[in-house]
Amino acid sequence: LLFFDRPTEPCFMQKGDDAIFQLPDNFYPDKYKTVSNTLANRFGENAQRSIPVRNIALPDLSLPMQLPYNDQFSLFVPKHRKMAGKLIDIFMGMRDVDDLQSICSYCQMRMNPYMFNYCLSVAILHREDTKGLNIPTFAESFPDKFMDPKVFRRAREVSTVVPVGNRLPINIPQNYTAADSNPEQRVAYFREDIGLNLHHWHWHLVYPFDAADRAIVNKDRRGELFYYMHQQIIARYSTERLCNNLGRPRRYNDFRSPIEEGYFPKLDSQVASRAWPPRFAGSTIRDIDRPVDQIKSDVSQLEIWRDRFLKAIEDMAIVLPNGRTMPLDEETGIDVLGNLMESSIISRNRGYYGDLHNMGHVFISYSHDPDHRNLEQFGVMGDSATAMRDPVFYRWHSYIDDIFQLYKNKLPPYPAERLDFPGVRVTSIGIEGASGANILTTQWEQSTVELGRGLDFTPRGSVLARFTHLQHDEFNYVCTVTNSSGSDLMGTVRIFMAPVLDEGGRQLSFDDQRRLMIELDKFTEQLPAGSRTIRRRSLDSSVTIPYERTFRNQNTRPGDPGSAEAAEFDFCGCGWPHHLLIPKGTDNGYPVVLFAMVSNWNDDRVIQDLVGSCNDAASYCGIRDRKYPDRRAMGYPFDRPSQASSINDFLTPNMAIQECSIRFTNATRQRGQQG
Ligand code: CUO
Repeated sequence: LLFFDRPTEPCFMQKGDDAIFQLPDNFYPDKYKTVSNTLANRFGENAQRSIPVRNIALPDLSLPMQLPYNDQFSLFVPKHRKMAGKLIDIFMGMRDVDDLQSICSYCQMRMNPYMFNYCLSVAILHREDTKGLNIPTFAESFPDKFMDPKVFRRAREVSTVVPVGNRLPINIPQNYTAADSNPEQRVAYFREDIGLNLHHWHWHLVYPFDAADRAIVNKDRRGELFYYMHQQIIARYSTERLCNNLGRPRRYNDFRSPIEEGYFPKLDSQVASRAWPPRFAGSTIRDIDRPVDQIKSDVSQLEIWRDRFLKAIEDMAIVLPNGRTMPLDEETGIDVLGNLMESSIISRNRGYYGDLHNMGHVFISYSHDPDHRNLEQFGVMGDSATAMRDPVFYRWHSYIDDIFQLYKNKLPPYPAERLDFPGVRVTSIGIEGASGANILTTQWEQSTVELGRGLDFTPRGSVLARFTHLQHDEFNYVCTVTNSSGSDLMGTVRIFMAPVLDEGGRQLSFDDQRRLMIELDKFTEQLPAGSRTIRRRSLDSSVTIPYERTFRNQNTRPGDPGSAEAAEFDFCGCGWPHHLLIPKGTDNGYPVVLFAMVSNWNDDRVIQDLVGSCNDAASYCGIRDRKYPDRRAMGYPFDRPSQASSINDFLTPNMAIQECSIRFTNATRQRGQQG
């Protein structure tokens, strides 16, 4: 785990404040060879631990070594993907942890730090002998991907001048990427949220789309989860926009027309020593020819792939590599489409359906320098840790989602018997909030994140950055259920929320509203015969991970046996950040509809052992090494079109709704302070 600390500092320097690696002579890169005898002594002076590194026969590292040390790294770039796939295989193939440590010592000084971090994370996540390890939060290893670079100059100053203990947190301003006159800036608090971008990075880490070991990619319903998690991002972002007087994101579906929204990220890569390139308003994607990245692709290729998807959905069948067709059925069609669309190596026909979603990211991220004539690297859309900062991310994913919806629209609406739970009646759903019944409250909150781990070549010790994010007051759901079947039953409680009005202040049609339904929670409940009231804390949401897990407790070190976080942090690091569970709302109270349904657990359940698994954010992230814990289609019961004209029309007796409002107060509190 020490390899994650101070990513560009060689591993023979102190890592994690107290340890140093003792390398075999042949491991030192040429530039350090002449001084190798003195290096360990020099840096080892204050080290409490000296870690001997085994001299192993080195595998062929030539492919991953092709990525220059100081370049950017993107999973969306096919060549980078191949290099990373190779490095993951090498890490996975090491016989034991000692050998893994050896190869890491060798690679850490030579490989591109972003790629090294990614591949080691994937390997630690998937190797049997490393599964319990806590990978440090990516924002601590590479804070440069998440915040204003001005912070780092200040951090260097503080870490050099001010002794540990006297250091005050460095403030990251809120809203530093655009002026208020840019309407898109109204939702920058969401797009540029550190926790949100961490979630997205973590999701793609848990669900890599390339690796020689298919098992790493081929997880239960991963294509469907790709669709669902990103669909929920769009529903949530749309709701945030509506709260801020903006229209829902417009699909980016005409690849020949300019992208109206510009984005100036104001991020610097500390590794590449370059500013991330901006995209000017009105940019158009162009044919890419970048020999350095081995990408040569025309915009028309995207259109060809897109048309093949539309045709497959029209026919409800895809073409296989052998020329035969395979129907897109009700149960697995969405999973097949998700894998084709992303695309991953488990795509049924990558040759024909290509790489639509990933290449969309690539085309957009190179729109400023498609032929590399200005030697510029990709923009933020090219990296899963930064893509959600850019307004165009949501336009691209709205379009991707739209294609999935075309498929869903071909499915028959759920008949009443697939919605109802005979004998069970939900008589009410409501909220017990800090400000009263059915009122949710939000405000700003300030929290800190540790920078010390990501500051290379500076004096040691903690340096904190303080940032501002949205937060809600915690609340309870209160749901009353009657079981008149005469016997005890088990149910799955599904809680969603959606806006009520569109951007013009008119009632949303039910079809629009169901697409804006955001999942808030899902849990299993005993339903003894008779009536009962279920109280559920917002903190226990199946969608989110606790604040501490998004940002890590700054007082714990990775692998610290006493650390507050459970082991398996790695998988558990995936989850919607809890502070964004509830949309921002408005000063006067933003109207939403809260929905609860209790479905029959006998039809939902997946029989598996969950002991020791991290499953508290399963809705968007699944469960490690397990099946997705709900047999229903993801998004059920709103994943299909319905003939209902309003949500009232849609309800079966096992469902209930409640009008609620989200009230935002424009005030800032410190983390830990009560609202
Ligand atoms: Cu998560 Cu497009 O897939 O970014």
